[in-house]
Amino acid sequence: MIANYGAALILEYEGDIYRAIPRRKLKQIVCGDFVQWQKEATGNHVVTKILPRKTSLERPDYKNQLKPLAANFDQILITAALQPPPDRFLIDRYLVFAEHIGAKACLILNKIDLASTKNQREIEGLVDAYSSIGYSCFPISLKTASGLPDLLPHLADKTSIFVGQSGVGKSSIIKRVVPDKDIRTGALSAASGLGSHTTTAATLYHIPSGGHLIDSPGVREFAVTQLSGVQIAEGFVEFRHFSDQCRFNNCTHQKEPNCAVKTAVTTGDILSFRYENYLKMHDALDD
Ligand SMILES: Nc1nc2c(ncn2[C@@H]2O[C@H](COP(=O)(O)OP(=O)(O)OP(=O)(O)O)[C@@H](O)[C@H]2O)c(=O)[nH]1
Ligand SMILES: [Mg+2]
Ligand SMILES: [Zn+2]
Repeated sequence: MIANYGAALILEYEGDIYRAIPRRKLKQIVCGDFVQWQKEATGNHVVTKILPRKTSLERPDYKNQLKPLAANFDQILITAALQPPPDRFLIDRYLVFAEHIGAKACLILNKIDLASTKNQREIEGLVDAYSSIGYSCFPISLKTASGLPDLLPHLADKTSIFVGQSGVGKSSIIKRVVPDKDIRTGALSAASGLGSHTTTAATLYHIPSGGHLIDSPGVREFAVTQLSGVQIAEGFVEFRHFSDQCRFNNCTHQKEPNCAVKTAVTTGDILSFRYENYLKMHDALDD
């Protein structure tokens, strides 16, 4: 399934595009889903089954209920930009989520053409910080094409989903990598807003040389509501080197004595902003 188009589902099968409707009792079908479908006597294509999802991304809807948005991606491309300014707490929540579901994650920092001395340093700081933890970082500019040769091989032969704040350039990156023909074949530019407009639904696109990209609508907030305190701690990968040296094996790295994670923060082996974001995610749990 590559997109919802109003009530209809847009399916792709052996390179051809079909419009289909879901059988009534099915759960919501999302971009990236693999489905079984059939042609009925009426000529309608009907989806009869959703195959099990390898990964999925959910978002709260207007009623604050979690709704699936996209499925079956291997990699999360956390996208930030010089404008709007990067939000490290949002980045860390996406990283924890990626670790939790076992998806790869990397960081794209777009619009480096807008760099002034001050936010230039912010971008360098982000690249240093997240590379030191082990995540690939790609400072790029679509305007000058700077950094794109490093990014493109990273998108090959897998399914990647773009996430991040509205206006950071997610759709613009896809537009650069995916030929017009594919964007039109989907006949979806209206639904996905893959123009200069804000994206309103997730849509899957193909990279000609191999690989798939899922565009997703930008978010201001991303709540990792489903995770426990332990799962949040596990999502901060650099804590793992230290947490088995904590005095208590169920240490939450907060007020406990002899906490190796807290010690690592004081020695600079764990970056303090990461630890603060960990505490902030933990606090959000208790509310
Ligand atoms: N200066 C500059 N502007 C850029 C660059 N890349 C994208 N933009 C602009 O940023 C704006 C937002 O880009 P989009 O691609 O729509 O952003 P998005 O992340 O898809 O936003 P949502 O769909 O709302 O989540 C557009 O006006 C782009 O032209 C860049 O490298 N440099
Ligand atoms: Mg968009
Ligand atoms: Zn501890």
